[in-house]
Amino acid sequence: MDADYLPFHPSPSKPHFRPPPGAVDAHCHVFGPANAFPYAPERKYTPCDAPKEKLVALRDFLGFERNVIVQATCHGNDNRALVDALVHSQDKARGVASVSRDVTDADLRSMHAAGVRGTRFNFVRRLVDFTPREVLVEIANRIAPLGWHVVVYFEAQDLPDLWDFFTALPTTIVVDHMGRPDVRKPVDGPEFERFIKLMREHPNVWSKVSCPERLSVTGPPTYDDVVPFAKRLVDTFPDRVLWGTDWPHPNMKTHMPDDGKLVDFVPRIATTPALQHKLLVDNPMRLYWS
Ligand code: 0GY
Repeated sequence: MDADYLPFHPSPSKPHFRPPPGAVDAHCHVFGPANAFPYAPERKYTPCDAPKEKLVALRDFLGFERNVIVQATCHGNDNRALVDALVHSQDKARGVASVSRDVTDADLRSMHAAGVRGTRFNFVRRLVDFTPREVLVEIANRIAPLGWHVVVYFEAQDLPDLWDFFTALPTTIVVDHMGRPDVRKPVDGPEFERFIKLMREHPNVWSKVSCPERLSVTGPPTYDDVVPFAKRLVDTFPDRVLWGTDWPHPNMKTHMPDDGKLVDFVPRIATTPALQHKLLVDNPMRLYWS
C-alpha cells in the first residue's frame, strides 16, 4: 500500500439509524487480496487489501442486506476480484465492472451471469488515463443490449464538457457522488443547478448521494455542509437516487470515516421513512435485481 494511504476504519461505531429490511449499500469496493488478485500495473494508487469477507462483515454490522460492488481504478479493467466477490455472495451482491473495447461478448455474458449490471467510465484525472470518447460510446453500445447501465465519475467543473457525451449515451446513467460538487458554493448556485438540470431534463440520469466524507469542508463526523446538496437531490428525484458507504474509502487524505457515522448521515438527507425506503431498497432493487 502507498505510504500515505489511509486504511479503512478498524472498528466503526454501530449506527443509530437502522436501515429498512432489504437495504442495499450501492457503492463499495473490494480490493485484492493482492496475492490472489494483483492490482493493475497502470493504477494511480496502491490501496490496502479490502477483501470480500471484510465487506460482508461490515454489511451485516451496519444493518444492510445487499451490496453493489463497483470496480475501482486500482484494479483497472481486471474484474476478477469483483467477480469473485459476486459469485460468492449468494445473490446478495451485484457489480459494476470496468471494461475495455477488447472485451469479448463471452466475457460480458459471463460477467452478467456473475451479477454485473453496469460498466464504469471514470473521468477523474488523478485516477485514470484519458480514454477517447468514441471508445466509450462503442463500449456503451456493446453493454446496452444486456440491460446494463453506465456509471460515471467526474468532477463538477468538468460537467459542461461532458454534457453532450453523457446525454447521448443509450443507457441509464448513474452519477457517482453527486458529480462531486464544490460544497463551498451555494446549493442553489449555478454549478449545482447545472447538475439538477442534467437530472431534470434527462430521466435516465440517476445520482448516488454518497461520499460526504470526500466532499465536506466542515468535516467529520456530521459532514453538515454536504447535507443540503444530498437532501435536495433526494427530495427532487426520490426515484433516481442511490446511497452507498464507499467502503473502503480509497484515497482519503484528511481522515478515515467511521462507517457507522456515515449511515447516520442517511436520515438527514432522506428525512422520511418513505424516502429512506426508496433510497435504500426500492431504487437499488429496481436497478440491480429486477
Ligand atoms: C470512489 C472514489 C475514488 C476512487 C475510485 O475507482 C477508484 O479508484 O473510485 C476517489 O479517489 O475519489 O468512488 O471510491
